[in-house]
Amino acid sequence: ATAIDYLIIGAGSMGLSTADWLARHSGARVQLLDAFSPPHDQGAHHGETRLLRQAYGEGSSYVPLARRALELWKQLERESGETLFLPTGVLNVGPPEAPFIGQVEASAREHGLALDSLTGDQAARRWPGWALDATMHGGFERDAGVLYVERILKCWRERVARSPNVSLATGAQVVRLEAGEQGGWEAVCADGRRFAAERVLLSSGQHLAPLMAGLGIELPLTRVRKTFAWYESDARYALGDFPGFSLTTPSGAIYYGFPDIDGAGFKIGRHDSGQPLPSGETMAAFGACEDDVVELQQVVDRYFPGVGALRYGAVCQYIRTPDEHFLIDELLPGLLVAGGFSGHGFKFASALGEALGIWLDQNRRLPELALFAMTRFSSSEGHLS
Ligand code: PYC
Repeated sequence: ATAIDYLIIGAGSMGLSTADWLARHSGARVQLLDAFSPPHDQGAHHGETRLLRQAYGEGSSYVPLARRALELWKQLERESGETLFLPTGVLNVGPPEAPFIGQVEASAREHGLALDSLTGDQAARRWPGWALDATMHGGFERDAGVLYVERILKCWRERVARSPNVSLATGAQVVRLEAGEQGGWEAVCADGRRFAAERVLLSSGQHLAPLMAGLGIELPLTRVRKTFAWYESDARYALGDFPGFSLTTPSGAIYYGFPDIDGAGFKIGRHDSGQPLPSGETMAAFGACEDDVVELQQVVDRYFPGVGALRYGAVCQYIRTPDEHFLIDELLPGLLVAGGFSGHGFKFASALGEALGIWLDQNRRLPELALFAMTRFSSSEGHLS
């Protein structure tokens, strides 16, 4: 068998991005494993689009990573010749006292990001697709936009396929990790295949917690079912006339959404809440839960006067940590985990691929990743600001 330096378990956003970085910056031999064949809809990279925000409502500590991510997305675009990022701008709107809205402003202030601050009235005049109370506050970030998620995954997959140092095994569902007899790690697949390497990145979403539990480490991760949907929409929601957005409602619910891109229609999803789901359990299709249609429709009716009938809904999963910040750490010697992205990780995948590649290859954790250490769950340190 070919000797492997690094094993990457889970070839989704983080796994493929890391493999792509290693293919271009290291001579190491990399084996990627995925239970399916990416891009697919069994992980966290389907649904066509994701937001890229830099004035970060989840904490200003993320801003340097978001900046680096945008540079790398643009580099990937140039190198691939594909459109991967749409500079739609992103409007973050909500009650001025909402923590997310305050943090958007603080992130922009602390890091000198361009952010237009508007009242609800001003925002509704600028984008007639919004019906907003005057009391709402908007922070519009011009240098933000939308990423084509599946197109990016395809692009990484094609790039790593051209690398002589990276192999991808699909249909490889890892059921167990074992410490190697002479150091390193061995992954055992459901079909009996075994892969051994010196260092391992575990980036397998919902499968991360069960695999670590098999090694005696309980991860504080929960899996929830989330919904999102596309709607008929009039010209007010056309690309170029309507921004990507986050919306915090007066009750504290958080929604995200997109203009009509490629004729798909206006898209919206709810970011908070969701139905808890054990790892491995199949998610019920959109519409199976009573609330699926209603919780989106109420918000559509209240805030988006030119949005009409539901076209199509879908489900996805979030793997959440208790504080909704990521979990990226070396939990055992040579065993890195990257997970718990809590529904807001994709925008960072380019920069995290670089950071994880450096960690695997040079045994060096970049300072930006200190925020995501496991120790914050067992001490009073490590709170984000
Ligand atoms: O983090 O902006 C975000 C996002 C959009 C959709 C899901 N997460």
